[in-house]
Amino acid sequence: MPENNSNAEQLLRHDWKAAEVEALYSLPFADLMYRAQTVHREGFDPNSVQVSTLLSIKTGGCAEDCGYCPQSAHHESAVKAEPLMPLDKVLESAAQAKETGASRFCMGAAWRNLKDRDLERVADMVSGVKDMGLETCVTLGMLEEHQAKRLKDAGLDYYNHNLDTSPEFYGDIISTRTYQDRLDTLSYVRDADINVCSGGIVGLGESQQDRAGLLISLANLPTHPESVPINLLVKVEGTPLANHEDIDQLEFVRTIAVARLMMPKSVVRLSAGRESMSDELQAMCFLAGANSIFYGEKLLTTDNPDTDHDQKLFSRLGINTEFGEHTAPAKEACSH
Ligand code: SAM
Ligand code: DTB
Ligand code: SF4
Repeated sequence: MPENNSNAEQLLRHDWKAAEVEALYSLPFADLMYRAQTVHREGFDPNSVQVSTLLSIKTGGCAEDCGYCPQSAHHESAVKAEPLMPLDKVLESAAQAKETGASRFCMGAAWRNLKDRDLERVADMVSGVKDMGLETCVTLGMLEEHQAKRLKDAGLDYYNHNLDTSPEFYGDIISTRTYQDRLDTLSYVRDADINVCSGGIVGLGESQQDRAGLLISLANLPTHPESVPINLLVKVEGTPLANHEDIDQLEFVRTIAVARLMMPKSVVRLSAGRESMSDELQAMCFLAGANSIFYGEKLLTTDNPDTDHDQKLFSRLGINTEFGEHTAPAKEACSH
């Protein structure tokens, strides 16, 4: 591990080894937080947080068997399958998100993969949202190369596709698509020059080695994802993971801090799971280097904190949401 952490540039590495990431996890908490906050301040305004609003444009009935997900047709959750939302409803929702202060609008579909028959409808949604002056993001499952290019042409800024966990633990959670399938989609997104949003979930019953393994898979990609969502499992009744034991909250904070250290220029999103977190835990996550959240009363199908509550929290913490050119990460100059 490099001794000198004072220069974020030096830390743009793509060759992380398990032992050194596990050593970061094992640092005394204050040392880890100090290092993460130092690197964070070199790359970003520490008082600025980016806000994205999510909308489920196609809910439920998904063919995949992801053990955490209420939208999988393999589980008996309360989520009912619905068809793809009409364009006008999506734009209405985006306008509302903009009004409430979101800078990015993320549209999620409970699909295993995007079908060509839906491509143009989704492309119209992307163009419509982009024309409102919002950044655009979609998460639609696996993509093919030509689909990624079409979405880029429509004005897509970010594609979200998570690795979810380590390659070793992955098979315990999902059996219907492989880790390599996910990596392939990420490479089509990268090749189409769309910003990559990829992260994972903490609290699936994985070990600390698996958490380190997830971060290694992300950081050792040829280019770091521009956006790294770290989700805390939202336990939903009817899913196989509904009754899982809670993870130690400080271990969650450590995961944010280690992600910050390994991917110093990426925006790390304190993603799903905030509804079950105290304000103090969220504050600790921002100190550890998280600088993005989902903003709005719903994630895809589950609850998120009220916008009023988030605004009060930001005000108490002196956090602004003017996350713009001056705070956004610079593109990696070269990948190695
Ligand atoms: N179907 C697409 C896919 O899986 O790529 C897009 C939507 S899917 C709901 C997006 C991500 O949400 C998943 O990869 C997972 O990381 C996260 N997610 C789903 N259910 C979750 C839960 N109960 N708790 C935390 N994160 C969850
Ligand atoms: C991500 O990493 N988390 C978001 C977003 N990307 C699409 C989704 C969280 C979903 C939580 C469960 C639900 O609301 O259905
Ligand atoms: Fe389907 Fe995505 Fe849920 Fe997996 S996470 S079941 S792919 S909606």
